[in-house]
Amino acid sequence: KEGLPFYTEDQVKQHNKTETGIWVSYKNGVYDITDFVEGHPGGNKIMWGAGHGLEPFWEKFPIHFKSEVFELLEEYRIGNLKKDETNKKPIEPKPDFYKDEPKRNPQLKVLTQKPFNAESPKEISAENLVTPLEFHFIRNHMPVPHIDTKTFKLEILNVSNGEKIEFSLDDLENKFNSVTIPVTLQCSGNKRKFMNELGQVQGLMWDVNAISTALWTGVLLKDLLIHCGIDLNDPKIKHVIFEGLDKDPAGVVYAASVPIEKVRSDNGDVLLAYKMNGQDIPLDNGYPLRIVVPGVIGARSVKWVGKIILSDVESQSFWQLNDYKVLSPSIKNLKEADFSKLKAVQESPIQSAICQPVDGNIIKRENGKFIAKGYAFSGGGNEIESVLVSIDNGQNWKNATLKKFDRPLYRSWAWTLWEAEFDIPEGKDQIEIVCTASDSNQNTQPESAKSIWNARGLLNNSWHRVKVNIQ
Ligand code: MTE
Ligand code: MO
Repeated sequence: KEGLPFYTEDQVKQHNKTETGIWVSYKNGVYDITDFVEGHPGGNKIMWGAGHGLEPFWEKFPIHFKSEVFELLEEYRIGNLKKDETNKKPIEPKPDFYKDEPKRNPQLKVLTQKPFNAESPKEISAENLVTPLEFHFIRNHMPVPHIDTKTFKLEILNVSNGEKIEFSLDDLENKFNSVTIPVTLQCSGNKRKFMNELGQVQGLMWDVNAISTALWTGVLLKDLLIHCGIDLNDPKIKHVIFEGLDKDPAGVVYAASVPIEKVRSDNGDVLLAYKMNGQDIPLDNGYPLRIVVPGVIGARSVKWVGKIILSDVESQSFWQLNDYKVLSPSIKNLKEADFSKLKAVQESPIQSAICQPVDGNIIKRENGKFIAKGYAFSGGGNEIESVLVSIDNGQNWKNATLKKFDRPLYRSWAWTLWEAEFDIPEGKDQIEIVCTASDSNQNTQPESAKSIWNARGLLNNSWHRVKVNIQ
């Protein structure tokens, strides 16, 4: 706010008791809430936020995720927060922070060990409509939490009336109908590596396999909430926030949200899943309970979910507000970005990739023919209708043969596998294969990532190309 003085985080910290006045910060604002503390319905619990940023405090008391509270807070604003770079250093993780990580299949293509991030092998994606559990890609932001399933309780909080309901795993597995749905999860950073070739972007340099498919079994979240007596048409409920039980060294948990429409819809299929391919969910993929939001970027399918909050504001997590958003191509540097003006990404755009052969493979001329294989996928429940494949840069296209799940209209949540056979052309010792897909809503892919380039390198769904050598 213009005109108000700037305070450092240290100055805010010194105002942590009634005698000094009680200050808190939230995002860029500094607030003097001394007068407010007296009348606060939570009693002295609000002192948890004293002298600090409010973000971790609100994570503990998410009932504050309300627009009224944000408005109320503005009345107490006394200044702006001057970001103190020395305090902004990430808290050093303890050396043993990652000591309990699970065992993983050594064939996964590892990008980072801590946190663990790895792609499926291409040959697995080319051949399996359902990815075997040990080959599902893994995208972790933090260490894998270990949850005691005997004492575990899922908490559902409705901020429109403050009501809290708890469920044990046993309740969820035995007291409700279970459904099984094939769902493809894709990280919004899939294929970022290729966008980076057009200009530097920030994030993990995923190739084409930050995507996998599983048969997810669980309770439809809609059914569970209705069972709880929650009115999903209550105008005060606009977002459903999911909080994970994985924490960073400062105690911040992974969280994200989806609009209530996705959960409420008969065609939404948002699942509270406790089985993956008929087995316990592997530790890396969210054991014992995770949210699966079909047709939407992977980031919203919160693993190790411990709390579900029905709220009138979206999740205030970093990942919801400042990370998974597509910036304009004109913003070359994240520092110039104003995330507050952009919507959090939900549905995935149409996508396809070649998984076989891979770049640099040698194809024997004597065979006369070769087969290309891969996947195509579209978010929002759209079914893949065709995949076109070319070996002459799109002068001629071949319609690939498709293999997919038989699904109701607009509820196609899983990828389609494709294959196409080609005669090896005479007189060439290298060929480039290119593929592109279209879906039941006539969505198509951009030829190049140039027009969709963004500094976070998200949602690269441009045509995929692979070069092979003929010998
Ligand atoms: N949930 C929690 N609790 N913590 C996380 O780090 N990563 C998200 C999402 N859910 C994440 C999470 C992201 S960005 C993706 S792409 C998917 O999980 C990946 O799911 P997977 O690891 O099961 O493939
Ligand atoms: Mo992701």
